[in-house]
Amino acid sequence: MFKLLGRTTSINVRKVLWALDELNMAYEREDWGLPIRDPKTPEFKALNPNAQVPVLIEGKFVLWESNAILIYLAGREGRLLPGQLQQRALALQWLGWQAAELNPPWGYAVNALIRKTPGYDDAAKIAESMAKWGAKMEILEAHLARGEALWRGTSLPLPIFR
Ligand SMILES: N[C@@H](CCC(=O)N[C@@H](CS)C(=O)NCC(=O)O)C(=O)O
Repeated sequence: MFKLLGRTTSINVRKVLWALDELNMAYEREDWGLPIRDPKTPEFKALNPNAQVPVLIEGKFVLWESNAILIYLAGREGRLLPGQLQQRALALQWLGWQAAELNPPWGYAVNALIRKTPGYDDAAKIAESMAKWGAKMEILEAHLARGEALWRGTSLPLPIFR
């Protein structure tokens, strides 16, 4: 039985919950992450020194970083992640892009406008954050609007996701 540490309001936890449900895997979830339960405790940091959610626990095996968890779960079940090398690379391309390119820009605007975090009140930085995030979303929108599959260019039939 898996244990997933993380609050359901976290986008990175939601990615993992989505995969667990897609894969019909049984799991328990424990609420961690602010404002519910502060992960900056010695107990939590012994599991993930970054004090961030999600963390997946399977017996003595502890895994953090949402994309690593997704890849692990997919690999363990032999589903969701394409086996063909180019298809797999394209899937990993979007996974990496989400974490490294799409995710970081919205931080300032979300803290300012949604979380109302003190200190996030610079209008120019809010505008910059929104513009940068919008530009990244346009890349995704354009890709989806073309109706192309993730594995565009591989000249392969669509993989069947069971
Ligand atoms: N790169 C990490 C990022 C994890 C992350 O940023 N988690 C946030 C929630 S989305 C977090 O733990 N924030 C601190 C908190 O919730 O207390 C991953 O993909 O797992």
